[in-house]
Amino acid sequence: MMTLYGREGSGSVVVEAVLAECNIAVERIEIPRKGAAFEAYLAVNPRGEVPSLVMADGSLMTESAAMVIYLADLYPQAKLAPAADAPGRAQYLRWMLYFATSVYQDNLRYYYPARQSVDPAHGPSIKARALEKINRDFTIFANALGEGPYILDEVFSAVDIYAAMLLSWAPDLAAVFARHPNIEAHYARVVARPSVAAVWKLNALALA
Ligand SMILES: N[C@@H](CCC(=O)N[C@@H](CS)C(=O)NCC(=O)O)C(=O)O
Repeated sequence: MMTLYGREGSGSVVVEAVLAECNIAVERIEIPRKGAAFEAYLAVNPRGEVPSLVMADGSLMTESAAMVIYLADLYPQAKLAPAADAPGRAQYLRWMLYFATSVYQDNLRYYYPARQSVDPAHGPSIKARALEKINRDFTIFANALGEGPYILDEVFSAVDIYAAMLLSWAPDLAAVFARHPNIEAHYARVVARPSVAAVWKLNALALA
């Protein structure tokens, strides 16, 4: 049995959804933002971030993209990733890292502006710039997605779930959908998958 340390609606969502798609049972432990349980969690992940995943053999993983890539490869029957020698593999890794490093980090700057400067007066300006970057991130994504239906064209993969998670965090999801109808259609397609929809509901994320 694996253990997933997470928080409702957070970066643990994509890992939870990938585990659900793979039909893998997991114990899900909710980590609060502060208090004794959070302090105890620092022994698991010294950065205090979620997700963290304890594997069946007791070893620990941090970094959501690493978990997603690992799990999708470990359970190929779920068909969540092109094999290492398959044509879509390079694009799969490219977009996985794009969402996990570029888009995720722009979101963290938007939601935690105080961490970017010792001067609280800088907060609004950091947030405004982060929002510009998030909007640009989604424009880049929309242009690459085209009519899809998925990021890897006809092939659904875990990177589509990663993208949907980041979209669900958009400060104004309706505005992103209005600017990019192809992203709206992609999001709807991904969250309509029964396993993904169940995890979205558990995490109180938007289903459309
Ligand atoms: N690079 C990490 C980022 C994890 C991360 O920043 N998680 C956020 C939740 S979405 C978090 O725990 N934030 C709380 C905090 O930093 O205090 C990953 O992809 O797993």
